[in-house]
Amino acid sequence: MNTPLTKNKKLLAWVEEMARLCRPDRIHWCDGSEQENTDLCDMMVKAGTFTRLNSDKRPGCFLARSHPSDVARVEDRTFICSRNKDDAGPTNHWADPDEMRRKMQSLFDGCMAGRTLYVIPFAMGPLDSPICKIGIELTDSAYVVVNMRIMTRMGQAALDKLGDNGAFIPCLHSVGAPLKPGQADVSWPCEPDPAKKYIVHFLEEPSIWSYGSGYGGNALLGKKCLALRIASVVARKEGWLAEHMLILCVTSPEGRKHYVAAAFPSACGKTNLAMMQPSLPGWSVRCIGDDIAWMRVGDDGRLYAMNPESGFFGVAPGTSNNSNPNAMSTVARNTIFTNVALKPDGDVWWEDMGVPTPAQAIDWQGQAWTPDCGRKAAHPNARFTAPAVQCPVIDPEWQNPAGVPISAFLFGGRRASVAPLVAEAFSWEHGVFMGASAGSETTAAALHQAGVLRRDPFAMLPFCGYHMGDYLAHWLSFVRRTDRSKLPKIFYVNWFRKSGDGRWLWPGFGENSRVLKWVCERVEGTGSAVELPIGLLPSTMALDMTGLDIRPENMEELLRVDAGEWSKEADDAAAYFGQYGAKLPDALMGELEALKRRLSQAK
Ligand code: O2Y
Ligand code: MN
Repeated sequence: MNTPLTKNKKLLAWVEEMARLCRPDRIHWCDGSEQENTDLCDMMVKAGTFTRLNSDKRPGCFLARSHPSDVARVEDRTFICSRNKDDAGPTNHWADPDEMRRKMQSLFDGCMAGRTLYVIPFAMGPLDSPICKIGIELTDSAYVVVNMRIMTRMGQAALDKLGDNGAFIPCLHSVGAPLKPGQADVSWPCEPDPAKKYIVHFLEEPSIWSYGSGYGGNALLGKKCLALRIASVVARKEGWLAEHMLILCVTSPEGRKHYVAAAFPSACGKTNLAMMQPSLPGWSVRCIGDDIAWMRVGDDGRLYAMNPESGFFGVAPGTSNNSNPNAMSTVARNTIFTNVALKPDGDVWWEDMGVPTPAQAIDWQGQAWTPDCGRKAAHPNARFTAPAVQCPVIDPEWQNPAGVPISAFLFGGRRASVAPLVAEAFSWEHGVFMGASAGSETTAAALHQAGVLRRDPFAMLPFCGYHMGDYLAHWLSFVRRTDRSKLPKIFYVNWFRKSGDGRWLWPGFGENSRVLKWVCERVEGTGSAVELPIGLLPSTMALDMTGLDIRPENMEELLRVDAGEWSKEADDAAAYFGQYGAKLPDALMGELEALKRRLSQAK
């Protein structure tokens, strides 16, 4: 063991206790230094976990290939353990904390044999933020260490912030593949049986125990586990919000700035929107974060957001100079690629990268690949892990410990029909109703059947650590925490509406700046709107369509609100809300009734 880098007694005792349980061969306290990172990367290259990419093309970059059973977050193996089952609510997999603790003790018993236990101190959020939280992840995966170094503020600075007596959130992780004496390791150790993977959150402690997977959200415990599931519970107690939201800054040609936070389910282009290049001349968008926002009411009564992460863990397939040129620049160096293809020239490639398809490559499973072989070269959930500072449009305020004041929230999802391009809520309560009833149609790439509407309140379905009814009540409580006039305006957007013959009606990407412009104008009180039963929509001339050739009938369809379709939508939302039982806030039932009333008057 190298020398522990702290005198924090609780931390030292916990590491000792966990080491006794997991029985690693060695313990390494991570300082987060450049040298430590280089040593770990070199070691993983030797072990076959990492392939060093061509340094002329991708300096400081590596490729990892996971085990084929370990390619994504495992929602059905994600558990919320609270003393009271009702605290987890109907949308989480609840497990009894005592039983689960026993199960975890037996799984972790000796699980790190033959391996190194790495102690990763990390901070979520700028260290001086009033809501910055310290986590300590213990892991037997060097891949996790180097990814956590990009995704969080990791190392000595986090330990210094913790101090001798500070509190931390314990996060224990193992790939679940102990080595017998003399047993050779594999390049991606994990527990291949999906039924033996566990991503467990003990709410009351709070703590996180993750076993069997080395991939993404299952293993980088600062992200979905701490910054969303555990943080959502802590935030409710402490009076703030931990949300699955991107944060961006939009600036008008006159220099007026507005910060916007937006929640979309996975596979709706959050990273693309967060780093968007506006097509409208003179407008700019800067990125504060692409996935998670922590927000609190500031001294002036406005809601301030910060990004608790320090990197991007983005989906590679589909990322191109067309869809997201700023992400492409971000991943030009110092990036870890997981499950993309390797070209003969030592660079990476993935489907829809917007560059010529290579005549041959090594696919994400390490097999020879050609364009006609019938397989994808990159896994659809292949990822890049890249430092946020490398994003060419990172906002100068992105590390401001106070956060940035939010002017507007956007909620949305993929809807081929029914939902218009944009609608503004009548009030905070109506906006919460919009977020609560948001949903997305599944894509062919997802696990589920394509085109099925999956309601995903606030895009938090897989990430809210407690009862969704209590969560909605927490959102509603903000009208009592501050002056309602200081709260952000709320909008529902849908970039994905299709024509009757299945063509996208809206070009998306940089053209979404036209919607952002209207949002800014509404915030400033200048944009015009028409009142429809579902909300306030831009009047025909209100969206700036300069330079974009969309046929008037398509524009009409994009903004069409059909009272019949919306009555069915309201019934469907009501049925969905039914599962929250008595915990469904009255205000939301009120919004549903009011919507039905407005729709019946419109028929
Ligand atoms: O599959 C994984 O482990 C990653 S999931 C993910 C990664 C980055 C941002 N968002 C998500 C998500 O599923 O929302
Ligand atoms: Mn996400």
